Amino acid sequence: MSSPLVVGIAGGTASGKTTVARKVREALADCRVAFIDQDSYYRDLSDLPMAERREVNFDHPDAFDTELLVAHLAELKAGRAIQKPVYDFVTCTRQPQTVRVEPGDMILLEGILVLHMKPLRDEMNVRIYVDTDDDLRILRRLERDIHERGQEFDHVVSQYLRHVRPMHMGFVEPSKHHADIIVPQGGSNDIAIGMIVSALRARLMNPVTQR
Ligand code: UZR
Ligand code: MG
Repeated sequence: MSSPLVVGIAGGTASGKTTVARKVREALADCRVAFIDQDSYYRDLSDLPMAERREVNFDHPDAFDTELLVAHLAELKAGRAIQKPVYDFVTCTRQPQTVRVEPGDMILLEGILVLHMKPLRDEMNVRIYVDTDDDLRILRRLERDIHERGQEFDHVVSQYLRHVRPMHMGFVEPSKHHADIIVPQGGSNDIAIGMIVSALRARLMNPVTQR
């Protein structure tokens, strides 16, 4: 059996990465796709008092348990299932339960820094960067953090200025240079997503010659 096709989807916060990944998975529903979101691999912050957890820089590469993510990618590539961690954004902790992810013909890795991290990037066959204008991303981020993650406006703004924006400029945006494909306008770009799906399907059908 040939090794699975590894596809990475990176991009700034609220760029539409999760939507692009979801649409790709839906279009390839007949294929076995193992999905890994980098957000699930945030480090557990139980050791820190609650007030300090809010101050952590979640946009820096060190916020992630990349060793575990790399190990899980190797397991999936070897054809073995993994137990993916479950991260709770409200308490900033890893939950006791895990989610079993079966190996697949394709492994889809999604997250702000998956293209920045060399051990992940080096394993990818296809590297995608979702490129959405900063004004649209901050609007979406505000909406999501306030309505879905229960944050206050002032906190979202200060976090954006202190951590999100500088880390985007320092790590996320430069990782675009490693991309094979750049998707403008994020999750609403059905033409780009359709072309990506066709290309992935062709590679999945003909793994030996196309990879
Ligand atoms: P996406 N994040 C939190 O807000 N709280 C956490 O406990 C862990 C992560 C945010 C993180 C980053 N930043 O910008 C975002 N902050 O999750 C990445 N501040 O997720 O790619 O879905 O935007
Ligand atoms: Mg997301």
